Amino acid sequence: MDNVTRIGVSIEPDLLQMYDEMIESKGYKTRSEAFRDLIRDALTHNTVEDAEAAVCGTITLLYNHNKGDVKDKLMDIQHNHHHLISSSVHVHMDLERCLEVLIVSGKVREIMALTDELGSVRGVQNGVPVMLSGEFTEHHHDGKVTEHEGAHHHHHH
Ligand code: NI
Repeated sequence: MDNVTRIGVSIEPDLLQMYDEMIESKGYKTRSEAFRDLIRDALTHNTVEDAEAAVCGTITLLYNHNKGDVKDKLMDIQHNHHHLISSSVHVHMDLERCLEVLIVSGKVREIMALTDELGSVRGVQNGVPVMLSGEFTEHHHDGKVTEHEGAHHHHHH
């Protein structure tokens, strides 16, 4: 691995033992890789607590397509928020139940509001969001490419 900084961590033996057992059960080869993932998870968690932060992720829905007008309602809601949804996958799980996964990106508060709206439709059993932060390179139409500045997403057209 190139360009890394080594740090020393002081830790109580009991806590280290629990850490080692946890990372072994998860299949990590080294303490360092597990530690890096813990930091990434913490940073993602921190981003998701910021309602204005830009995130990508999924909204997973499980619903009964025979219940009322659930299909029409879900379709209407998705069209009303088409700017947040880039793709979706629909799988017929059995005679009644459908699994639908929406690929989304937007602000945390937008993804949460969309999840709540979809999840509250009668017939929807589960509506579960997964939100991830990331450093995305933004393409500008004037030809310049710049990094995202922190969590805030700006479109320039
Ligand atoms: Ni279906």
